[in-house]
Amino acid sequence: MQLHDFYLSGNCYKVRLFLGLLGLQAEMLNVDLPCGAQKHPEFLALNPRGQVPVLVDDGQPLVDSQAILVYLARRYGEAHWYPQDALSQGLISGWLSLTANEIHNGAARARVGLKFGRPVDLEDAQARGRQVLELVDTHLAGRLWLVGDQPTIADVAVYPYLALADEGGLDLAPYENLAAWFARLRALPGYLDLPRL
Ligand SMILES: N[C@@H](CCC(=O)N[C@@H](CS)C(=O)NCC(=O)O)C(=O)O
Repeated sequence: MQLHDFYLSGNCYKVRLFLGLLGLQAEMLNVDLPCGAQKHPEFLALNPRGQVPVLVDDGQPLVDSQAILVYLARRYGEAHWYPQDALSQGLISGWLSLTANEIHNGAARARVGLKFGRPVDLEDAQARGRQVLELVDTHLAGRLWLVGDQPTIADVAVYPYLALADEGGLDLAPYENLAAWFARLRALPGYLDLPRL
């Protein structure tokens, strides 16, 4: 298994984290994003979207961090990571979508603006980021995990950019339920440290 990876990317970290939690090894292949390697023809042949992460397993490329989590959970994970019942899968899909939209356009975008110097509307991204921090913190009141009573890929998908939100200028201190959930995730066997700048 190979992971086309960029260390500081939260989406790549998401996949590395899940590989760690599943006790799986993959060869890490660095894609030099600052040099634009993701837009080179050889990489576009692998992922026409021109983005990392890309996981290659048995020669088959898989793109998009959320999709990769689903694949790894189904192929290699214990059942609790992606339970097969309709309700769990519907609830988990809701969190995967939140990650790809609200979290990507909020906390993740604010981090890209502040830490990578990319042109973003920082105020807008931070406002969206705060909304999601509030929403997830409220959801976690009285719960251990986002869906059900064991960790799922929803937790793995949502965690990285919320835990890195301070790098986008967002204050995590007010969110006690989030802090407790971060601690639970960090205590899981195979947990890998965040890729802090
Ligand atoms: N929905 C995709 C988003 C992937 C994404 O935005 N990747 C970024 C790094 S975090 C990237 O490759 N950016 C380079 C570019 O778009 O040129 C996922 O979850 O994997």
